Amino acid sequence: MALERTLSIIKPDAVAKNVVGQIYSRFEQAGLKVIAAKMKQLSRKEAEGFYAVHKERPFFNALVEFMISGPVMIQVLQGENAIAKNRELMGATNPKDAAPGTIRADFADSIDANAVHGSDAAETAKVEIAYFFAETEVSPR
Ligand code: RTP
Ligand code: MG
Repeated sequence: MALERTLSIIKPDAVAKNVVGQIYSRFEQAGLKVIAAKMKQLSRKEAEGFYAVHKERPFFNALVEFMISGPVMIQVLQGENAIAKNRELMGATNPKDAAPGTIRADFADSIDANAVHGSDAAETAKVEIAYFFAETEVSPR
């Protein structure tokens, strides 16, 4: 088992539903520590840059529009196998396919408004954390 860090974003739909605390509880109950956090209204440029890997995909414009539709809560989670553990807590991309008890099954409305983002691999976690946080903003705890 490896102590890992991953980037999590609570998307505009879940922030608007006022379930940030409920989602944080799930991280904590799974043994993931929040070691950095900020609420932010993303600019179009920031959202496009963050999801640049998807820029040729048909859903790219809708995804960017959605991500800038309201503030998001961005956090670094740390724990054993944090990347896979967070993906497990999140559930499948489309809430219709998400297992019962996952964040997306319980709080997401659609494949577009799907409540949370989580890094999908060690390399992307590193890049995504650096995209939003300076090293000095990440608690060493
Ligand atoms: P995320 O990056 O947000 O954590 O989600 P993910 O890994 O589960 O899904 P990914 O394939 O990386 O897609 C990023 C986001 O784009 C939207 N999407 N829409 N309409 C579609 O077919 C479609 N496919 C993906 C979703 O909102 C997804 O979270
Ligand atoms: Mg993804």
